[in-house]
Amino acid sequence: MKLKPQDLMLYAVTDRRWLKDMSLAEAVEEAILGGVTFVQIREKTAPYEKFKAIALDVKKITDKYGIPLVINDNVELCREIGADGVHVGAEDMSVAQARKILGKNSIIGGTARTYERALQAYEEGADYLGIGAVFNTDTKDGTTHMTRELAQKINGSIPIPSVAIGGINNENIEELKGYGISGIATVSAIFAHENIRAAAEQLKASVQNILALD
Ligand code: TZP
Ligand code: MG
Repeated sequence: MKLKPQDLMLYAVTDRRWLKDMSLAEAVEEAILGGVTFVQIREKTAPYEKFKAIALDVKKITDKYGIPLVINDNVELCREIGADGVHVGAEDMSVAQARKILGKNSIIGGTARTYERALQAYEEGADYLGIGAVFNTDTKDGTTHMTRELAQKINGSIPIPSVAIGGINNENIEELKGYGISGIATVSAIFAHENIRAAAEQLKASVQNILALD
């Protein structure tokens, strides 16, 4: 599956920590029914076999709705289960290496905290960028703040679409107007919510609004 920029509009990054009696696949289905357009499975501590079992469960759902699915960090798992692609950060395999392994038809996303990383990810063949953290977040340690100016510089000069990430919620999403992004990526604003479907619906309405005005 190749990426269309509109696929990035509401990008859900998974986290199981807040799910009570729901499986991740069930949570992802709720998120998709609420309007999520893209899913990244992010498992920072699960051993390979567990990560694989979870990813296969989620893939049944994303396949059912025709939503792109990428795997955080793990190119081997992506290949083994036939996911649509991977998302790699600075500490992970390079975009170039991931592209070499997965080939031209996979979706490869790269995290960029700086202009140089954004340019490098593009030059190595990334399909899209994750840029941030645009706001403070408790979900991931060690993030750095990305200013509006830097986001605009990246989006104005690097010819692949981007999603903003980091602390985005319904209260602050409006501040992203004018950033030039193709969508927003969120973890807790979807998966920490009591009603995942309703949370996604609200975010979808907000993001449609800011992108329309961009
Ligand atoms: N990368 C940069 S910030 C972040 C990641 C994975 C976490 C974003 O989580 P939240 O809950 O949407 O702030
Ligand atoms: Mg990573």
